[in-house]
Amino acid sequence: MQRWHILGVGAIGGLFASLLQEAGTRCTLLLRDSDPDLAEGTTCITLRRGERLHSYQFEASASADASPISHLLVCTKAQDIIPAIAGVAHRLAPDAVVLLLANGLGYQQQVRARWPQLDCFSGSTTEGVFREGRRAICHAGRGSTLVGQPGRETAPGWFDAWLALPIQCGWSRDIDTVLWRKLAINCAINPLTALHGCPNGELAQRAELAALVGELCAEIRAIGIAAGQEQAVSDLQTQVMAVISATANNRSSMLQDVLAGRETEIDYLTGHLLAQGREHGIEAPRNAALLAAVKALRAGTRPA
Ligand code: KPL
Repeated sequence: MQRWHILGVGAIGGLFASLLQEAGTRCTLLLRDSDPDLAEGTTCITLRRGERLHSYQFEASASADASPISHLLVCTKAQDIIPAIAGVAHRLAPDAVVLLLANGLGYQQQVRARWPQLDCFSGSTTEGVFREGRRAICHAGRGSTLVGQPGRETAPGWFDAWLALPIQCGWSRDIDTVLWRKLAINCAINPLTALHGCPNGELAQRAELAALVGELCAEIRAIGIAAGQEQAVSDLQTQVMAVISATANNRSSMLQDVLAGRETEIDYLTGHLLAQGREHGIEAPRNAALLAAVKALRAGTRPA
């Protein structure tokens, strides 16, 4: 029977572990060696949807353990993906399935280069979920999840378990476009909200921020087109404004990272975008200024 190991048990990892388990797929949570739940060997996640609370019991395993992993779901922050997989690499079956479900671009190639034997897939989700406590998450907004593998038309057999999830989840024949579109949207929203310490909706309400979003979108679109991603960036500004309006009360993941004193994903978002721009001889001064400003935010310092 298929068993998924979950690496990165934050809001997204916790949500997918709970949904998979609810749909009959067994999941094991991979925890840091110092995690107190390891003493018990099990851990519980509480998932809130509106007024309803659901509890899920999971097997817990330390990364350093020896039992083999056949299916690995990676939901860590983009910058943690390589070290996190390295920590369990000794447990991965030679042809293990690895599904990377994180913001940003760039780490996919790094994983494939370092572990070419793995069967690597990528995913992108817009499920609205946030943490309410150490193992408590709230599924606040319904979104959709797309999974794919560059160049692969049809879904592999293991994906049947994902199609059974009680959310909108599908196979994408063009996951690169899906990931690029998500990158473009994140680049237009996340750094600005992190710098201004504002919920997503303020980017539309404050005229000076709305104008900046427009300028960022124009630069991102130019890079996308040069990089052969016309489809991903068509109507970019309209798409970005729609996401801002649909997530008006949300704090972006980058703002949450800054407020919690965590490293941000900026290198895999704006950093990756600018690297693509350089490759194609396209300058993006507004995005470059945001990259520098986000990097200059001292960890734990509340943005202005
Ligand atoms: O994906 C997001 C994020 O915060 O990372 C958006 C779509 C901007 C929603 O907040």
